[in-house]
Amino acid sequence: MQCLRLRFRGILPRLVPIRYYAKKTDIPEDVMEEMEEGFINLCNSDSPSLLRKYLTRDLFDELKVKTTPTYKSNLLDCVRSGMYNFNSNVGIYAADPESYKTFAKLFDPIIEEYHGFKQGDKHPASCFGYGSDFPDLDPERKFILSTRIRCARSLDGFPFNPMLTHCDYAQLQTTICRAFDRLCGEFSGKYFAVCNMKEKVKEKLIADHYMFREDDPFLEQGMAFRYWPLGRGIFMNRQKTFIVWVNEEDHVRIISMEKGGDLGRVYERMIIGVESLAHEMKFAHDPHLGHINFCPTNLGTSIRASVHIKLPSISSEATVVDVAEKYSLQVRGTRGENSSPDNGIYDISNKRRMGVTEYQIITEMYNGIKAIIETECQAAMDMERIMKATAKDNMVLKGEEMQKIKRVDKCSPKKKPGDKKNRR
Ligand code: ADP
Ligand code: DAR
Repeated sequence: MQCLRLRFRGILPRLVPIRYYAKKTDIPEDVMEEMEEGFINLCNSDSPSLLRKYLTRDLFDELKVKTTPTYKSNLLDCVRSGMYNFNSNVGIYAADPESYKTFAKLFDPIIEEYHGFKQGDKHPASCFGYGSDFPDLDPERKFILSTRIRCARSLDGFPFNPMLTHCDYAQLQTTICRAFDRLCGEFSGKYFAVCNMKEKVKEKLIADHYMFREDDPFLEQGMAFRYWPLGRGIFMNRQKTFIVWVNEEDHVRIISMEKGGDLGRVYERMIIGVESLAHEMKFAHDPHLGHINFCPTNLGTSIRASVHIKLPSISSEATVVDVAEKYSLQVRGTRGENSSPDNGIYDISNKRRMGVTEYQIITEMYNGIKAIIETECQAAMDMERIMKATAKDNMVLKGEEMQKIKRVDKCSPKKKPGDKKNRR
């Protein structure tokens, strides 16, 4: 029985030789061997990833011989990151838009667990609403240092990182930059290709949170750094409040950001920016999944709306996470994903991106951040009350001590004025 269970979890290698499967498909034998070894290592690991949770031996055997119709992506092209990074949370990327259908039996349960979006659900049509519906979250600038909203877009007719060719990266950059040339007013700005960027300039832009980092091991094993830095770059308007990343994790990451907590203004800028670029490029979109992108966490609206916020009175990061999760919010560190909070600055954002409209996500995030600020204020009042009570207790204690000292004095012999023997 134990042997059967081990085989079921994929811990024992398949009894059928690899070459039998290799013949059933146009996947090379060495790829099949790498996949088999990676699968067994993953099963034997303690990875918390959704990939390990849902990729059973039977599902693995069913999917490992499949390839997508247009780009011939195979299962390894999608799961390589999770097979080599056991500390992944999700562990899978789509090698191309068709991967979500060809490997749906694996993607669907992962999408459901991450987004709460069931296989039969349909992502709603875009509905941005109006930025003016969201007043400043922190008009006195007591807590929120800055607000940022980003969304991912992929150009129709192109695969994702593992299948993009040298020419694809160059062509994507040319097409996207042509759209930048048509931006006007507040949105006009300049494109900076990574290959022309001085190291110091790049480091400063990363330190100031404008530019993407180049050290994500999950993306590296997800084949997102091939031909780097060809076709990679960043567009910024003059005020650095409208930014577009080109060919980092996604073909396009559209970002609106500014100091302070004026979510409505950041959102209004995001809406105009996205709609302006959508006029110039056809984005990949699926009636069921919404906007299609490289990572399954960025489907649907692909919106992440975040604040950099200081919460000095909320005692610990664990409490911040508890409160955030109550409002379906996610806590990241000051430098974004997989980083920790520097000087108590948290990155708090919506977690859900699918099955709801853009407007609903921003509303959920707005209400969640307001609640977190209220929790912070309550914690500050509690702390003040405790400090006042302690100070009062100390005063009472001091008073009682003074009384005691006075009582002791009363019992000691009286000193008469001019009495020499007591003078110093
Ligand atoms: P993404 O948001 O694109 O998924 P990350 O979480 O890695 O990726 O964040 C990318 C960069 O954006 C990081 O430098 C992060 O510090 C910065 N960032 C995220 N939210 C804010 C914010 N509200 N204000 C300023 N910078 C932010
Ligand atoms: N770290 C990877 C990806 C999670 C989602 N983040 C993205 N797409 N940047 C993981 O599997 O945990």
